[in-house]
Amino acid sequence: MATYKVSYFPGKGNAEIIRLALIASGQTFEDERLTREEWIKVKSNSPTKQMPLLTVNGTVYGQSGACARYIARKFGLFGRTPEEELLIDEVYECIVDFQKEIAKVIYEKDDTKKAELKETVMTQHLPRLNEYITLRTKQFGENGYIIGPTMTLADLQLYNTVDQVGDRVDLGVFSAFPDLQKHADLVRSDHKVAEWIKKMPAPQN
Ligand SMILES: N[C@@H](CCC(=O)N[C@@H](CS)C(=O)NCC(=O)O)C(=O)O
Repeated sequence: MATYKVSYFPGKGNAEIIRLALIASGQTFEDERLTREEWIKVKSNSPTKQMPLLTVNGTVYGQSGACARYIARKFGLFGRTPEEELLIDEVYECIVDFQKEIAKVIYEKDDTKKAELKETVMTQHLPRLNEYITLRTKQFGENGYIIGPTMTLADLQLYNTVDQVGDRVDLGVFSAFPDLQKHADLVRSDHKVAEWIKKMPAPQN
């Protein structure tokens, strides 16, 4: 049986999508959470010199998207056809684009610029994401999921982003987008995801 280890700092961040893919796939994994000091000691021996890292049977892999896709493909969270895979990937990348806009808000130090960036998220990026998710769900989703009739990596990626934006930015951003909140509730109510939420370590950063 394959063994998995996810290594990251003590928080959700870029590692959470890999953890969620493993959780939703019903896989057990070692949840390694390193302090900055511990990371510095092992960084030079890591392949990408960045975390998260996924260790599979002793081999270490980097890049959260690559690792999450690998798990999803292996355990049936990546669609039933190459076209569904393409759509799930499309959703994944649209959300990565949105995450980049959110990161700009989080890391901006100047209050005026921060407010401007937040306004752009609220008036442009979030409505565009909402419209896109609504379109794809209507075209290709069933049972509340975005692509196909069951939960896929696309759903985990959207849920993870809504969840982390709520945790980190407190933009009140999603209150005007009830469908995004409803979708997050659907994923949150999956029994494996719900168990994980109950037992996950509290973030320390
Ligand atoms: N595209 C990469 C980004 C990874 C990344 O930016 N990792 C940061 C933490 S979120 C990191 O390792 N920082 C510590 C360092 O560079 O030493 C991914 O998604 O895995």
